Amino acid sequence: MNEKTALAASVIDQNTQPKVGIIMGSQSDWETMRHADLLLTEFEIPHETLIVSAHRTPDRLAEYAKSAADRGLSVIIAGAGGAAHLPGMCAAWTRLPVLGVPVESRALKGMDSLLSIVQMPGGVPVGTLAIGASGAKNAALLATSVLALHDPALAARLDAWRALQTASVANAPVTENE
Ligand code: RP5
Repeated sequence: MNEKTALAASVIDQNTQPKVGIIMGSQSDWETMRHADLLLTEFEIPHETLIVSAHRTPDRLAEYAKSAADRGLSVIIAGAGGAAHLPGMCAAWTRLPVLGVPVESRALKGMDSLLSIVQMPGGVPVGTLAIGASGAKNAALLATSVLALHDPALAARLDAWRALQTASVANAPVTENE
Protein backbone atom coordinates (compact mmCIF):
# COMPACT_ATOMS: atom_id res chain seq x y z
CA MET A 1 0.00 0.00 0.00
CA ASN A 2 1.56 3.37 -1.00
CA GLU A 3 1.49 6.41 1.28
CA LYS A 4 -1.53 7.97 -0.41
CA THR A 5 -3.56 4.77 -0.26
CA ALA A 6 -2.57 4.23 3.37
CA LEU A 7 -3.70 7.75 4.25
CA ALA A 8 -7.01 7.24 2.44
CA ALA A 9 -7.50 3.96 4.29
CA SER A 10 -6.82 5.58 7.64
CA VAL A 11 -9.29 8.39 6.87
CA ILE A 12 -11.90 5.79 5.95
CA ASP A 13 -11.15 3.91 9.16
CA GLN A 14 -11.49 7.08 11.19
CA ASN A 15 -14.83 7.82 9.62
CA THR A 16 -16.34 4.39 9.94
CA GLN A 17 -14.87 3.15 13.19
CA PRO A 18 -17.53 3.53 15.87
CA LYS A 19 -16.86 6.34 18.33
CA VAL A 20 -19.94 5.76 20.45
CA GLY A 21 -21.32 2.44 21.60
CA ILE A 22 -25.02 2.16 22.36
CA ILE A 23 -25.79 -0.96 24.36
CA MET A 24 -29.06 -2.11 25.84
CA GLY A 25 -30.15 -4.99 28.01
CA SER A 26 -32.88 -6.32 25.76
CA GLN A 27 -34.60 -5.98 22.41
CA SER A 28 -37.46 -4.44 24.41
CA ASP A 29 -35.20 -1.44 25.19
CA TRP A 30 -34.79 -0.56 21.52
CA GLU A 31 -37.99 1.51 21.36
CA THR A 32 -36.31 3.84 23.89
CA MET A 33 -32.70 3.57 22.80
CA ARG A 34 -33.44 4.13 19.12
CA HIS A 35 -33.79 7.83 20.00
CA ALA A 36 -30.07 7.91 20.83
CA ASP A 37 -29.29 6.05 17.63
CA LEU A 38 -31.35 8.51 15.56
CA LEU A 39 -29.57 11.56 16.93
CA LEU A 40 -26.08 10.11 16.51
CA THR A 41 -27.00 9.28 12.93
CA GLU A 42 -28.25 12.85 12.43
CA PHE A 43 -24.90 14.17 13.69
CA GLU A 44 -23.05 11.71 11.43
CA ILE A 45 -21.25 10.14 14.38
CA PRO A 46 -20.07 6.58 13.68
CA HIS A 47 -21.64 4.36 16.30
CA GLU A 48 -22.68 0.80 16.98
CA THR A 49 -25.85 -0.56 18.61
CA LEU A 50 -25.81 -3.89 20.43
CA ILE A 51 -27.84 -5.94 22.87
CA VAL A 52 -25.67 -6.68 25.89
CA SER A 53 -27.29 -7.81 29.12
CA ALA A 54 -25.59 -7.59 32.52
CA HIS A 55 -27.70 -10.52 33.73
CA ARG A 56 -28.31 -12.71 30.68
CA THR A 57 -25.03 -12.23 28.81
CA PRO A 58 -22.48 -11.26 31.49
CA ASP A 59 -19.49 -12.52 29.48
CA ARG A 60 -20.58 -10.52 26.45
CA LEU A 61 -20.72 -7.42 28.65
CA ALA A 62 -17.25 -7.98 30.13
CA GLU A 63 -15.76 -8.58 26.70
CA TYR A 64 -17.51 -5.55 25.22
CA ALA A 65 -16.61 -3.09 27.98
CA LYS A 66 -13.02 -4.31 28.45
CA SER A 67 -12.24 -3.94 24.74
CA ALA A 68 -14.15 -0.70 24.18
CA ALA A 69 -11.32 1.80 24.66
CA ASP A 70 -8.86 -0.21 22.56
CA ARG A 71 -11.44 -0.48 19.79
CA GLY A 72 -11.57 3.33 19.61
CA LEU A 73 -14.84 4.05 21.34
CA SER A 74 -14.95 7.37 23.23
CA VAL A 75 -18.30 7.13 25.00
CA ILE A 76 -20.69 4.32 25.88
CA ILE A 77 -24.44 4.85 26.23
CA ALA A 78 -26.03 2.03 28.19
CA GLY A 79 -29.79 1.67 28.54
CA ALA A 80 -31.56 -0.83 30.76
CA GLY A 81 -34.74 -1.29 32.73
CA GLY A 82 -35.78 -2.85 36.03
CA ALA A 83 -32.79 -3.96 38.10
CA ALA A 84 -30.68 -2.00 35.65
CA HIS A 85 -27.12 -3.08 36.38
CA LEU A 86 -25.88 -2.71 32.82
CA PRO A 87 -24.46 0.85 32.99
CA GLY A 88 -22.81 0.29 36.36
CA MET A 89 -21.27 -3.04 35.43
CA CYS A 90 -20.13 -1.59 32.13
CA ALA A 91 -18.47 1.31 33.99
CA ALA A 92 -16.75 -1.22 36.23
CA TRP A 93 -14.97 -2.72 33.21
CA THR A 94 -13.96 0.49 31.38
CA ARG A 95 -12.55 3.94 32.09
CA LEU A 96 -14.57 5.41 29.20
CA PRO A 97 -17.42 7.73 30.16
CA VAL A 98 -20.61 5.69 30.55
CA LEU A 99 -23.98 7.39 30.19
CA GLY A 100 -26.85 5.45 31.73
CA VAL A 101 -30.39 5.62 30.39
CA PRO A 102 -33.10 4.27 32.69
CA VAL A 103 -35.67 2.51 30.50
CA GLU A 104 -39.28 2.82 31.64
CA SER A 105 -40.23 -0.50 33.20
CA ARG A 106 -43.76 -1.91 33.17
CA ALA A 107 -44.02 -2.56 36.93
CA LEU A 108 -42.52 0.61 38.40
CA LYS A 109 -42.54 3.04 35.46
CA GLY A 110 -38.74 3.27 35.42
CA MET A 111 -38.22 4.39 39.02
CA ASP A 112 -36.49 1.05 39.62
CA SER A 113 -34.27 1.59 36.57
CA LEU A 114 -33.46 5.16 37.60
CA LEU A 115 -32.49 4.30 41.16
CA SER A 116 -30.48 1.25 40.06
CA ILE A 117 -28.46 3.39 37.66
CA VAL A 118 -28.08 6.63 39.59
CA GLN A 119 -27.01 5.28 42.98
CA MET A 120 -23.47 4.25 42.09
CA PRO A 121 -21.09 4.08 45.03
CA GLY A 122 -18.29 6.67 44.91
CA GLY A 123 -15.42 5.58 42.68
CA VAL A 124 -17.23 4.16 39.65
CA PRO A 125 -19.27 6.91 37.98
CA VAL A 126 -22.21 6.58 35.61
CA GLY A 127 -23.70 9.76 34.15
CA THR A 128 -27.40 9.13 34.64
CA LEU A 129 -30.00 10.61 32.31
CA ALA A 130 -33.78 10.96 32.54
CA ILE A 131 -36.13 7.97 32.32
CA GLY A 132 -37.14 7.01 28.78
CA ALA A 133 -36.81 8.61 25.36
CA SER A 134 -35.71 12.02 26.71
CA GLY A 135 -32.85 10.31 28.52
CA ALA A 136 -31.81 8.42 25.40
CA LYS A 137 -31.93 11.62 23.35
CA ASN A 138 -29.94 13.60 25.92
CA ALA A 139 -27.38 10.82 26.26
CA ALA A 140 -26.72 11.14 22.53
CA LEU A 141 -26.47 14.92 22.84
CA LEU A 142 -24.01 14.59 25.74
CA ALA A 143 -21.92 12.10 23.78
CA THR A 144 -21.95 14.58 20.90
CA SER A 145 -20.78 17.38 23.23
CA VAL A 146 -17.90 15.23 24.45
CA LEU A 147 -16.77 14.37 20.91
CA ALA A 148 -17.25 17.99 19.80
CA LEU A 149 -14.56 19.10 22.27
CA HIS A 150 -11.96 17.87 19.78
CA ASP A 151 -13.94 18.07 16.54
CA PRO A 152 -14.71 21.62 15.32
CA ALA A 153 -16.93 20.42 12.45
CA LEU A 154 -19.06 18.40 14.86
CA ALA A 155 -19.15 21.36 17.28
CA ALA A 156 -20.53 23.50 14.45
CA ARG A 157 -23.22 20.88 13.68
CA LEU A 158 -24.20 20.76 17.35
CA ASP A 159 -24.38 24.57 17.57
CA ALA A 160 -26.55 24.64 14.43
CA TRP A 161 -28.84 21.92 15.84
CA ARG A 162 -29.27 23.87 19.09
CA ALA A 163 -29.92 27.14 17.23
CA LEU A 164 -32.61 25.44 15.17
CA GLN A 165 -34.21 24.08 18.33
CA THR A 166 -34.22 27.57 19.86
CA ALA A 167 -35.72 29.08 16.71
CA SER A 168 -38.51 26.50 16.74
CA VAL A 169 -39.90 27.67 20.09
CA ALA A 170 -42.84 30.06 19.63
CA ASN A 171 -43.04 33.26 21.67
CA ALA A 172 -46.58 32.63 22.84
CA PRO A 173 -48.91 29.64 23.06
CA VAL A 174 -51.81 29.13 20.66
CA THR A 175 -55.09 27.31 21.25
CA GLU A 176 -55.27 24.19 19.13
CA ASN A 177 -58.33 22.19 17.97
CA GLU A 178 -60.98 24.72 18.93
C1 RP5 B 1 -33.54 -5.52 31.50
O1 RP5 B 1 -34.77 -6.10 31.75
C2 RP5 B 1 -33.65 -4.95 30.13
O2 RP5 B 1 -32.81 -3.83 30.03
C3 RP5 B 1 -35.09 -4.59 29.96
O3 RP5 B 1 -35.34 -3.23 30.17
C4 RP5 B 1 -35.77 -5.39 31.07
C5 RP5 B 1 -36.81 -6.34 30.54
O4 RP5 B 1 -36.23 -7.17 29.57
P1 RP5 B 1 -37.13 -8.18 28.72
O5 RP5 B 1 -37.75 -9.13 29.71
O6 RP5 B 1 -38.18 -7.35 28.01
O7 RP5 B 1 -36.20 -8.85 27.77
O8 RP5 B 1 -32.49 -6.44 31.59
